[in-house]
Amino acid sequence: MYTLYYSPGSASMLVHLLLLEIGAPHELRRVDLDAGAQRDPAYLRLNPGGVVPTLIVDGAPRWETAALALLLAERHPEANLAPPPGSPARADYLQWMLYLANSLQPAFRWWFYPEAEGVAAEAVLAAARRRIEAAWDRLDAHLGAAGPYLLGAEVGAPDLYATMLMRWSRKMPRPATEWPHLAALAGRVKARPSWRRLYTIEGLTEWA
Ligand SMILES: N[C@@H](CCC(=O)N[C@@H](CS)C(=O)NCC(=O)O)C(=O)O
Repeated sequence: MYTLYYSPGSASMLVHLLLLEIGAPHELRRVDLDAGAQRDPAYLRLNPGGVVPTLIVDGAPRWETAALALLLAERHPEANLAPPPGSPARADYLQWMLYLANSLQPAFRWWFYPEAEGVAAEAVLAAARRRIEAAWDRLDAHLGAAGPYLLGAEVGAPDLYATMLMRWSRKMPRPATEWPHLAALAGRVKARPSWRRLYTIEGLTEWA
């Protein structure tokens, strides 16, 4: 049994999606980010960064979205969300997971929390937008050449991750769906039962 500390539509969405895809028993605990519940001392003991997600795994609190995704895919190989270690596609899988985690997701933190960087918010927003759109260029080109999924013919954890990040761009000047191959990928992931169930459970409506 896993316990996921989450906030609707936030980075916890990837972990929630993976739990649903896997069919792993789990409990959800909502963290009210607007009320600052992520900074409660009790929550900080689970997640010292004061962010979601936190996943309780075998009784221990674990954090960092990408690490949790890698961990879940590894613990549940039968779900086929990641190529097995040693397989030719494994390197592609690790590359895309780490690219999304290192290059794209942090730029969204700049976009959503520009004042946190301590420099002019406009400069942070402009840099975030450049970084995010450059990532869409790269991902779209890859999907055009080797899609329809990031690892080729089969859906995997990187596609769920990329689609969560695409959703975050929905109110940006150029949302990810302006890139045709990314729009097609989003359509495929959004048609999955896990996506639809997550929307119902988390009470999401936008970008359904
Ligand atoms: N690197 C962390 C970042 C997580 C993160 O930025 N979570 C946001 C929601 S998407 C959050 O909890 N924000 C609340 C805050 O910063 O106060 C991860 O991937 O788990």
